[in-house]
Amino acid sequence: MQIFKSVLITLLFVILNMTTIDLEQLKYPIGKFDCPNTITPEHIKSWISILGHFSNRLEKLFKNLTYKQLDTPYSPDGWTIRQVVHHLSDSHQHSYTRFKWTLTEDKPIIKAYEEKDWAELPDAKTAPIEMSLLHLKAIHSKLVYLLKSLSIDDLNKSFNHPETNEEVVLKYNIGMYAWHSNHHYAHIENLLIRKNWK
Ligand code: NI
Repeated sequence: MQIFKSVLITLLFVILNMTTIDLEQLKYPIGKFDCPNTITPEHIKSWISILGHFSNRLEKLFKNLTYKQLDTPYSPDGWTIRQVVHHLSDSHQHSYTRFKWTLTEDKPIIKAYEEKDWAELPDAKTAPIEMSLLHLKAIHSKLVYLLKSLSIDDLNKSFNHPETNEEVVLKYNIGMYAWHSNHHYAHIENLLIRKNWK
């Protein structure tokens, strides 16, 4: 009886653990941003390249999706594809502005925003994704153009985040947004693969 009990407990533990891992995998399909200790020019070049190709890669994912399919969440408590695309547009617009503030002011304190609440606004929930794809195309073209022209001094400039009190260096932020692009791309791509829509 005792053995039966301990086998049952182990089994329950394994199942619970698997569920946690699966949910974590759904939430962070490429893991969290793991910034190298030393950021080299090669890192920056490859991050800028990711940002440069992102909107076209994203657009290709949606080629054959219906309006209804776009309203499918990528995880049980996750955003729909539509919300993810509008979130990317909102988030990367903030990022673009933060780069510009930092390049023109001395360690500015940036303005945080409630991304979860933004994703619940009517446009994020129902608007055609083409609007945000066009926006992302424009923002990324402008951002990439700007980033390519930055000097080492510029890349080492920083802003302060009011919520975390952290000082964020621009070269780190380039990597962060390249990761953020791939992170949400993977949410959508993995969903399409699971649903056999790709
Ligand atoms: Ni995000």
